[in-house]
Amino acid sequence: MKRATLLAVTLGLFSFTVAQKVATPIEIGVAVAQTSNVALLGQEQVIGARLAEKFFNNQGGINGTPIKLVFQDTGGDEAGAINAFQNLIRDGVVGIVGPTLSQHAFAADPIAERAKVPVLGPSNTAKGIPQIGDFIARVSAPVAVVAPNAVKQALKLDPDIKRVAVLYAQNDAFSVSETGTFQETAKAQKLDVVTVQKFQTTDTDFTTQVTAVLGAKVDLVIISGLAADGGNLVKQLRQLGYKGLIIGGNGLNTSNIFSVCGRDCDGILIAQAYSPQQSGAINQVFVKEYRAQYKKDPPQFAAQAYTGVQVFVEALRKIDRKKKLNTWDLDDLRAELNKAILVGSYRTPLGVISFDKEGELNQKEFYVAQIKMKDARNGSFVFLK
Ligand code: LEU
Repeated sequence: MKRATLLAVTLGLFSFTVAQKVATPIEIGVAVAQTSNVALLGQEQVIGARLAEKFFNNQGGINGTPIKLVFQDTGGDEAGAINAFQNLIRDGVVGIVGPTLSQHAFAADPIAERAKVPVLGPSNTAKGIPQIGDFIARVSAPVAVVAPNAVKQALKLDPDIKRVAVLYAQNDAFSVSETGTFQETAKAQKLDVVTVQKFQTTDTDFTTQVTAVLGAKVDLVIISGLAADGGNLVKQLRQLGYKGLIIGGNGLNTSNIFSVCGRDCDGILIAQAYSPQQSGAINQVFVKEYRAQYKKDPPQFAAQAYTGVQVFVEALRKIDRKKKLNTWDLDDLRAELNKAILVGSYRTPLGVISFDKEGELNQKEFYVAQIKMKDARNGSFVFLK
């Protein structure tokens, strides 16, 4: 029995009457990290998804039928992500927005692929994600198109940069993928990658790596890791005396690192797949809502999660116009939804997007921001020209 029905029956006649009037909502799964260190990134996705749920339901949901997001916490590891996906699939969601990390996607996406449940990766940017299967697509542009922008921007700020140190978390699939792109870009820009240092996303002490970087006398440091480790690494680099520019990868792209590196976050350059200044109408509504609630500009991970929900909603509306959603067999609907997603084009907070036939994202606009700290806790991402 559907949870809505169960509740109505339990609560008696009054609720029953209410449940009769409101159509059973269409359930979309959201499997992101709500706990663990990865929640520094996942929290923003929960906010983005919820704002989208509210916005699209205010617009009438799927042609009059509301949507309901069903959240499952992936926690910080692969087992948690697999578990979250399995629960959502069993619960009967039409599709899943998630997970937070590519590392988790490589483990959990094959489960959805086998069950033929469409997945939209809201932030999975490692190489190879859409290729996991026919039902796997992403609204997060791959590192290969996002990361090079940060290196180019660094060279714009300081054309004399020659020597580069690269550091990456070797236990995280996305960080490994991203450092590959960073290293290729550095070489293409005729920079010397003089040292490559590895660490783990669980590390808290980076003395060895920082010592090597200082010894290498570099003008630019490029870090591919996640928020807690990345933030600590930046802090230790600064505390031990590194003065040059720092590029942080996508894993550092959250104001949640401010509490980790404090004032030392100042100046970090991070490539962006989203800008609050994007001029589309839906982005302006999203920014306004987000600002009203959180008193700051929305971050990339919130915008991408919002976009994931939006793509599901718009594809579902199209299907529903041809044949009412409540008349579909669930397996057929999931398959049809997957097809509809891939052929559509969407005006989202990320700009106009579409997908190629493998589920890779087509997106046009990218940016670079620099962190500006006001004090030890508060700062902002300043978008550069
Ligand atoms: N882009 C990262 C990945 O693909 C995740 C992001 C939330 C930092 O794993």
